Amino acid sequence: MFSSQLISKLQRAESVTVFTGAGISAESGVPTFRGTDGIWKKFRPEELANFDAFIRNPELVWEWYKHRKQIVASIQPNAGHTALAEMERRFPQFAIITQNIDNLHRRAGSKNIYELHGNVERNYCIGCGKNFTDAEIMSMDKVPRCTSCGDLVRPDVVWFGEQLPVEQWEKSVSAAERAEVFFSIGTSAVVYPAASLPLTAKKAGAYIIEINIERTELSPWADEVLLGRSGDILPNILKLCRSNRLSAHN
Ligand code: BJW
Ligand code: ZN
Repeated sequence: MFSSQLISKLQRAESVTVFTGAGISAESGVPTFRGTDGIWKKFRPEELANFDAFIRNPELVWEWYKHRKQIVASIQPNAGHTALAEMERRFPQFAIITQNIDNLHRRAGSKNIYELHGNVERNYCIGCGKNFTDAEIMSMDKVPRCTSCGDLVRPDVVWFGEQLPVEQWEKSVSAAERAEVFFSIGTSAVVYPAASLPLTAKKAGAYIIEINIERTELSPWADEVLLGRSGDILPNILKLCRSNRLSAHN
């Protein structure tokens, strides 16, 4: 099923970095953004995923995020997330860089995770920065307000035009640069600067493996494109790692 090159690269790799997008969570029931069933078909990103839209219509933006918080709270990690969590224990250096805000990698047991676009389970006040839990948010009005300063509370996610969290970004660049094998999984690879990471890894010499149900902007640059569902392919990659690598690290 896998090429001999992929097998030997994984056999020898000391450092593996994984970059994920919405597609890895699709099989858990999280809608993707783009493509036929993507949520941007129904909602326009510029109306929901930027700060000006939030200030213009916080009620609409909050309705959307509360809906998505409920989806995330009601679903489970899938076979793709679980396979990655076990792979982490088999390589001396292993990092997951995710664009997802759904927390499913952590819930699957992965430890070394960099979240580039925030986490929908966190919220903060735009005035004083105070954090609020989802339980607090759900018990407040439709548009939650800070209990300290009265300003708007927002989900801790990165909208268009906003900077990515600096530390998470810097660690992600390092993880891309040190990777011998770099997986790009379930992302259309069109949102920057995140989408530059596979290219950073490639420039630094990594072997790039893409897993997606269809070809993407990254495909021409990848060393291998594995077409299929990540929940089907990743357990097979894990099996390969189990048979290839004699002992688990840690
Ligand atoms: C499966 C599968 C299965 C399905 N198995 N696969 C013009 C040119 C270049 C850049 C720009 C530009 N104009 C503006 C920009 C910058 C902008 C950008 O990149 N825009 C482009 C879209 C044009 N970027 C930004 O604004 C970023 N910040 C920034 O640049 O700061 C610097 C700056 C500051 C100030 C001024 C100017 C610059 C911030 C980007 C933030 C992105 N935020 C979102 C929302 C997060 C919160 C939320 O979720 O609500 O992040 S947008 C959305 O897209 C979300 C995702 O993380 C991100 C990426 O999407 P992803 O994960 O790739 O999902 P999809 O749906 O696109 O793809 C899913 C894939 O899965 C598909 O390929 C399927 O085939 C596949 N799939 N099922 C495997 N079972
Ligand atoms: Zn406040």
